[in-house]
Amino acid sequence: MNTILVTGGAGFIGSNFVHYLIRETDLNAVVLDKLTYAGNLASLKGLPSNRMTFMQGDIADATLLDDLLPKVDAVVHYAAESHNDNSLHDPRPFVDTNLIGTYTLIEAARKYDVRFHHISTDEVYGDLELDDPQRFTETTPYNPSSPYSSTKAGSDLLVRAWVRSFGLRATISNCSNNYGPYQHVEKFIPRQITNVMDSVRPRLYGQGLNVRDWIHANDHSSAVLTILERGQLGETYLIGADGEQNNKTVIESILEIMGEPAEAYDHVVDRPGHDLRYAIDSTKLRTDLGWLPQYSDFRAGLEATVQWYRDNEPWWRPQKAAAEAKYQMTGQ
Ligand code: NAD
Ligand code: TDX
Repeated sequence: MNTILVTGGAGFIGSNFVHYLIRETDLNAVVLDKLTYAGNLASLKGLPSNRMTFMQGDIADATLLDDLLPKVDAVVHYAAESHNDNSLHDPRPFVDTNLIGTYTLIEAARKYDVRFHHISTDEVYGDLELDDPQRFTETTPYNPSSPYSSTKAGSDLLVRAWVRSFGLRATISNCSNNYGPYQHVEKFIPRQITNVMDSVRPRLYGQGLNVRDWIHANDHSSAVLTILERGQLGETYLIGADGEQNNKTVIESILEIMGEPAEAYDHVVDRPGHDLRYAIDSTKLRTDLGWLPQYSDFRAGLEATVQWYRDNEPWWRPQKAAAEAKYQMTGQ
């Protein structure tokens, strides 16, 4: 392998992966990104131009893929519409990118016989009760709740079918909630950090007892690289770092880290169909491929993330007003 096509490489997790690839390997990256509201070229700033090439374009553009795919050794597919709240107001772009876009990409990967890694989410499995001793595994039945997660589930199933029917050389990973640098301010953790910086009280949906299983974006990147290099074709791997926290605790931690009273937040209207709990059992990835997360201290990772948003206001400031305007329409 020499050159990896990273779709969605100007987004949160994709850009973290590109930085990781350039820092930790000799591989080169070609980034294909449409630069939707969620894409930001500034997230790729400082990367060496002889190792990283950027191309603006749509993954659903088959002509563009005919040009790109023969030039790369593998595709790592991050591009997606990724925000649940947006999917409740306007599901169409989720169908276009997550389903039609993924379909177009795997057809191109099949045509040019290119190794393909599909990035997905634990949300395809639906949610768990708070006291359920089980966590999601690779054999948990699919049961997605939102337009976002149902289109991600559909994209996973397309990849599985292309493996079985056409011999596509593909792997799939389903990861839990990521945090870290370069995350759009519409998402929970950056939204609350930047609210506090703007002297606006953080906003907790409902009672805030919903649990998310947090993993640092760098750990997601190391897992994806491990699967790309050593994963078995046709297999699915769950990625998680044993980071379960409820939303209330996360908001209180952010406030404490930022020197504010832990109760200085507001409860707002809940998300319709809000998944209660996600939790990942990543035994297969750890046992079969020997992967281990490095960021096991969530509080330390959160402190570093707060510091990153403090240090990088020019990166996030241009997104903030538009993100908050969307939330104002729903009272969130
Ligand atoms: P993001 O919204 O920050 O980034 C998505 C990127 O894809 C943006 O740069 C956007 O411009 C680009 N994009 C959107 N539509 C496109 C199209 N049609 N063609 C080309 N580029 C397009 O998302 P993220 O949080 O970085 O998520 C990346 C991937 O990881 C997604 O597939 C998501 O489902 C998955 N995932 C995310 C999380 C999480 O916690 N954020 C967890 C597990 C899995
Ligand atoms: O202001 C808020 N207040 C709040 O309480 C926001 C934006 C969110 N929340 C809650 C909703 C969720 O329980 O915080 C939790 C996390 O919310 P999001 O950041 O929107 O993430 P989530 O819906 O859990 O989905 C994320 O993880 C899985 C990513 O956005 C997905 O792309 C990924 O697949």
